[in-house]
Amino acid sequence: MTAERRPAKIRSAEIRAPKHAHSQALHQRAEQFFPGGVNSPVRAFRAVGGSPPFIDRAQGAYLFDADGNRYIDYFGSWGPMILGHAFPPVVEAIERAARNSASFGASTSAEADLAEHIVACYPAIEKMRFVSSGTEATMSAIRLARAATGRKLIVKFEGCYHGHADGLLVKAGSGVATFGIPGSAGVPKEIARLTLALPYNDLKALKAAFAAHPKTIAAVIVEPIVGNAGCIPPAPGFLSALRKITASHGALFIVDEVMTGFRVALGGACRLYSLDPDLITLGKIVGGGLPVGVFGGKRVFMDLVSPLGPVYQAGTLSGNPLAMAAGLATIGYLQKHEREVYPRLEATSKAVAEGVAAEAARAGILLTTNRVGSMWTWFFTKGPVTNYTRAARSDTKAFGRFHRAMLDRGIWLPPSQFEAAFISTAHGDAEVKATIAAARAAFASLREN
Ligand code: KE4
Repeated sequence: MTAERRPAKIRSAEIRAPKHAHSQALHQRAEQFFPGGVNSPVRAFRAVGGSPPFIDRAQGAYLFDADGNRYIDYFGSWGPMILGHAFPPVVEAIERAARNSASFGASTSAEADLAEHIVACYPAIEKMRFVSSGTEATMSAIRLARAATGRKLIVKFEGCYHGHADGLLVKAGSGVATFGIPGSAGVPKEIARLTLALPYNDLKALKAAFAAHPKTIAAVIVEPIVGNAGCIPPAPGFLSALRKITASHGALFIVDEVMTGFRVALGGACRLYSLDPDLITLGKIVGGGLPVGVFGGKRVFMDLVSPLGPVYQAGTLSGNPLAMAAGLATIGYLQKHEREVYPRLEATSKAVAEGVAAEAARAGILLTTNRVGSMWTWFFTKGPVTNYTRAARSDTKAFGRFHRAMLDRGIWLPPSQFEAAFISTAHGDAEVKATIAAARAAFASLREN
């Protein structure tokens, strides 16, 4: 990383409750137009309290809000910004593409250029289709699985979030292997009943589901490392058992790598755990911060997708040239610098995750840290946190106070106990030191109040 990309000096973690007047005014204006003043619920800070700062710009590891406050960014647009904000090769690629128009609605060479890089990282992806969000990717993968098997039921795991398609906004039913119940208003129970929501890391429950519903489960979809209940790693052997069990029952195995793809390794969790799924979904990093989702996998299934096959799927901005350019610059850089990037992300994440946990222990505050590479969560509860039920025991009020205390000290953590923190290649020793110092002061302030 070139030094000039980092700010001249890192301000210490002294408390300086930042002013937020302009952000508050912007939030009030936004509330006239958008539910909760936001275009995605978690941005409203409802889980941690207070009014959300509005961002003016970002650079490297830093966010700058509308009042001029600066923060070290630990959510990176919910994952995509693995190379840091405004990374020059990505910015230049988008600028170059934009000069030729933002969109054509026709095919370009850039789509296959990016696809070549994706299949080099994901050998299980023989063919793919670009879409514009992770939600579209998982929704399309499930439609494809139902068409490929002629079956209706889908299995997901509690705490895993796969976007907001109706059939995936489903909570666990009354007992294991019973039908799901709507996880949102507006999801008809007839649709929810087509999804079974099982405990993550629970193979007994999965086997019971297949026994209770023989030859009717089309697919099992899983976050290979849960990020949406906070970070929860797979139990040893859980993912390989999912592969075996789905294959033995003629169901498809869908690995949702929207968050973990290119994050935990260049080939994501599939590389980390040597997975060979039938379908894979990608998002976030693959678009370099622009809207890109991918569903892909075995050719025998992907060739069922229109216009080749009977499974309809479409999108006005799918394969958008600016998004392709941003994705290409990002994935191309990660591939070229893989040997430097991932060890660096591992070392920096380990230092900050363990450094803050050590400050909590010194302050007598109970934390359980779950981490895989550069995604992690500090749970305010006793460990181990191995599924959503255990994660849900966390003291979310304590997390909210910690979040605010860190925000006041220039550290922006994801605004929910049930989200994962991320870093970028722009985070270094200075940011780790400032974060640990801020945590020391934040825990002290939690103890006093
Ligand atoms: P999008 O539709 O938000 O692009 O992707 C949905 C999705 C699918 N699969 C996984 C594993 C995901 O993590 C996501 C989206 N993640 C959330 C953050 N936890 C997006 C942030 C938000 O909803 O604002």
